[in-house]
Formats: sequence, C-alpha cells, structure tokens
Amino acid sequence: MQQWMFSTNHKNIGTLYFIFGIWAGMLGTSLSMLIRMELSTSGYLIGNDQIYNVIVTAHAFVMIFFMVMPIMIGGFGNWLVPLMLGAPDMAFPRLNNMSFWLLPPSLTFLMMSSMVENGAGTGWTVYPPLSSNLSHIGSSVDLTIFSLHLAGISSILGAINFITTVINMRSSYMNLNMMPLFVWSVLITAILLLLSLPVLAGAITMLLTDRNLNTNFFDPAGGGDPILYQHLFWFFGHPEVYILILPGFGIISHIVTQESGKQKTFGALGMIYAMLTIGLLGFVVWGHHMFTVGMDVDTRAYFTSATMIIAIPTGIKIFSWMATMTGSKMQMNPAMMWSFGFIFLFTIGGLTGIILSNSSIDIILHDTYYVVAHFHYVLSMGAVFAIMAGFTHWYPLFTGLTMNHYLLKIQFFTMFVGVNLTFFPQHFLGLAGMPRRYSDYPDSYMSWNIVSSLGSSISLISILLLLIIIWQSMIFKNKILYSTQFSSSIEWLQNLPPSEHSYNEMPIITM
Ligand code: HAS
Ligand code: CU
Repeated sequence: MQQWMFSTNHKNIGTLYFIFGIWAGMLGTSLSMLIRMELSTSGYLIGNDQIYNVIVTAHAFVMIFFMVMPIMIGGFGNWLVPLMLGAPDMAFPRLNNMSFWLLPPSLTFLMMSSMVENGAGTGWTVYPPLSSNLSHIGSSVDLTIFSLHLAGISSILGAINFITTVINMRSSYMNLNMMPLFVWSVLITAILLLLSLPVLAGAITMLLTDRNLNTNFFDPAGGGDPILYQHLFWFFGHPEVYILILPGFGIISHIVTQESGKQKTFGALGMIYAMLTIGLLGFVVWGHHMFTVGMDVDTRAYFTSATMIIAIPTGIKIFSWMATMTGSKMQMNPAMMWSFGFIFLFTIGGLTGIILSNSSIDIILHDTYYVVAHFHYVLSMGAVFAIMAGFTHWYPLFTGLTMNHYLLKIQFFTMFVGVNLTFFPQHFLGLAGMPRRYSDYPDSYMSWNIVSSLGSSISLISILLLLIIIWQSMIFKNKILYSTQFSSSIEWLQNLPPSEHSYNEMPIITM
C-alpha cells in the first residue's frame, strides 16, 4: 500500500503508469470494437447517433490521454530517463506521485461524462457551438472539461519534473550532446506539453464559462467567435500529435541502434536537431486543421508550406534509422520487428499527412475517412508500434521476466495484418467521400467497411494474445536465461558514467 499509493520511486510510479495505460488501452479498444461493430452492420446496432458519437469521443480521449501519453511519458519516461541520466530518481519525486494519481480521477470524470444525461458527443475537439449548451445541455460536457483540466494538470506537472530532471540531475560527465536520444525525445515532448497545454486549458475554461456563466467568447450572438475556439484548440492540438509520437521516435532510435549492433545511432546529433525542428515547427502549422473555415488564400498558402517543411526533419529521422541498420547483422527479434513495422507504416501515415497539408485537396478530404486513415497510420501503427517495440525490448528490465518470443512474433504478424486491414481501406472510403463521425452510411460504402471491421477483430485477437503472453510470463516466471536483449541493455546502462548523487543524500523516503 505504502509502496504504491505514496510511492516516490520512479520505477514504481512508472509501473503504475504502465498498469494504468494498459487498463485504459483495453477500455479504448472495447470502445473501438463498438464503433467497428456498428459500422459493419447497416446502422442498426446502437440505433442512436448521439450514443455513437459519445463512444467515438470517449475512444479518442481514452486512447490519447489515458493510453498513449501515460505509457510513453509516464511509463517509459519514468523508468528510463533517470536510469539513462545516471540520476537516483526524478527531480521532484513527490510531484511525480501526484502526476500519476491525478489520472484515475480524471478518467473517472471522463467515464461519468458519458454515463450521465446524454453524454458528450462532441469529438475530441469539443468544438462549439456543438459543445455549447445549445446543443449539449446538461453536465456531460462540463464533466469532460473537468476531466481534461485534471489530465492537463497531471501532464504539466510531469513536464516540469522531466525538464528539471534533465537539466539538474544529469551525471556530471554527460553534456547535452552525449545525452541518449530517448532522453532528448522526452525533454522536447515535455517542452511541447508545457507550452501547449495551458492554451487548451484556457480554451476549455472559456467554453466552461460560456456554458455556465453566460460569457460569449465563442458565441457570435454576444460578439464572440467560434473560430477562436478552433485556433486555440489546434494551437494545442497540433503540438499534441507530436507529443504522442516524439517519445516513440526516441524508443525506436535505441532499439534500432542496439539490435543493429552499432555503437551510435547514425547522425545522432542530426537526430537531436530533427526532433527540435519538428517540435518548433509543430507550433506554427495549426491552421492545416482549419482550411475549411474560410481562410484567405495567403494564409492557406502559408499553412500549407509550413506544414510540408516538417517532412524534411522527419525524413532525416527515417533515413538515419535506415542508415543505422545498413550493413549490420540484425537480430530479428520481436522488438526489431515492431521497429521495422513502425518505420514502414509511420512513413505511409506521414505521406498521407503531406497530401492533406495541400489546402485545396484538404477542402475535399477534410472530415472524411481519409483523415481517419492518416491519423490511425501515425498513431495506431506509429505510436502504438513504438510502444510495442519498447515494451517487448525493455520488458525484461521492467519485470525480470521474459516473454515467449515465438508467440510474440505471431502476435506481431496478426497485429500487422489486423491494423492494415482495418485502416488501409479507410483511405478508399475517404477518397470516395465517406464522412467521419456518422453511425451510418450509404450502401456503396459497405464492402470496405466490412473489410475494416474484419481487420479490427484480427487486431483484437492479437491484443488478447499479447495479454496471454504477458500472463504466461508472469505465471511461469520465465527466467532471463536466453534473452540477449536484457543482458545488453543492462550492460549499456552499467557503462554509463556514474552518478554524482548518492542514494543516501536524497532527503526523501523513496519506498
Ligand atoms: Fe497529421 C490531421 C498533416 C503528422 C495525427 N493528424 C491529423 C489528425 C491527427 C493527426 C490525430 O495538413 C486528426 C485530428 C482531428 O481529429 O481532426 N500530419 C500532417 C503532416 C504530418 C503529420 C504533414 N499527424 C502527424 C503525426 C500525428 C498526426 C506524427 C500523430 C502521431 N494531419 C495533417 C493534416 C491534418 C492532419 C493536414 C488535417 C486533415 C483534416 O482535414 O482534418 C507530418 O509530420 C508527417 C511527416 C512525415 C513524413 C514521412 C517521412 C518522411 C520522408 C521524407 C520524404 C517525404 C517527402 C514528402 C519529401 C512525410 C520519408 C513527399 C510527399 C509525397 C506525398 C510522396
Ligand atoms: Cu496537425
């Protein structure tokens, strides 16, 4: 009890984040199965469009704020950043505990929002006037806003903690360009969080007062403007999508380098500059989500060109990973398979992003399934594949156990087939004009929807297999005998310069 609830230990807190994130992942997956079941029938399963949209909204929030972010930053970040820095723990261990324990009440608020009254069927963007009390009367949207406030506070405190840890707690031998790429990725992610989340907090607080205190920030009837909300949301929202992927970039760099048997990632300094560039540019491209609001042609031209420039630093990363692998005798273990999957499928998602960045094309494709296909390629096959790569790679370090590699390979292939079958046809649906966030569609869209739903059940089987593999490794306590990845990652950590701090100097009880 003491050890977990009041923990100030980065490894225990990291483990709590993993358990929470995996739990939320199962919740989000269940919601996604409801979506795909509805869309595989001809619109008769749920039978209520508001409920359908509530499920879509909850699915997105759960996956983004309670699955990807807690696992990547909370789980991998807490476990690995202090170890890779040679630090005894995070800079503010008690704040770290608070960051974690803000999440369960936040998730509870979100679940409550979909269970009381009519639920929040606003999409994760929560645009007014749909989210204002004209269309969403009742407490559901208010509960969603409170949920986001809590999750936002949790992330801001976590970001402050990571930035301070990286600046203050590095071993004295380690200057910034020696710092491991995963630590760099978490540092840049934390800076993006710190700069973007307060803007979201401001926007949803203004929405809250519009809904409850008769302000008119987003209501033209009182001199407000709903477009202002979209600007504020996407000034947060676009950096947020890079928050979801940057730690994954860091994870992939470590795995690709280590499993290729190289000493260093190809172009490590370039990788750091690429991540910094992606982070910086991420703040000046938000308009590509709003091309349909009636922007003037110069503004459209600007947002299109600024967005396209991000392909350059991202391409630098893709080609550096490939150059790292060049000429090496690779270990084709599960972690490396996930990394290959990541590089291939994230690139496909990135290229459809470039297509969408053309404002004239986006006016046709906006709010169609093409966008849904784009962001699931970069998220379900980018962020999630990076999580799977990192999880299979560092599982022995986290638990002292190993998973069955044969079953893990089967799991990788089923997941690879499942997600591609689910999301590739959605490009066709989008190009054919099928809009997102509807529970039904004309018959001509039926065949690809059935293929997509079939794919999602294959992914579900794959996830169940993963749970069985984890269960098996824990029940039978598979020993770390044959795992080469474990020994090499431990050696790598031991070869880092020693910390100048000692555990005894820590003024805080760590257990
Ligand atoms: Fe995105 C919408 C454009 C990356 C996530 N994105 C979304 C949404 C999400 C999301 C969640 O411009 C939906 C939000 C909603 O609910 O409405 N996105 C881009 C671009 C990139 C990009 C240009 N997105 C991401 C990442 C995400 C993510 C990463 C999360 C993990 N995205 C858009 C646009 C929209 C959008 C529009 C709005 C659409 C609409 O209408 O709503 C880039 O960062 C991708 C760079 C990566 C690559 C691949 C590797 C690069 C190589 C170098 C060579 C490539 C070149 C390009 C020279 C480009 C290998 C050549 C181009 C060809 C087509 C061949
Ligand atoms: Cu964007």
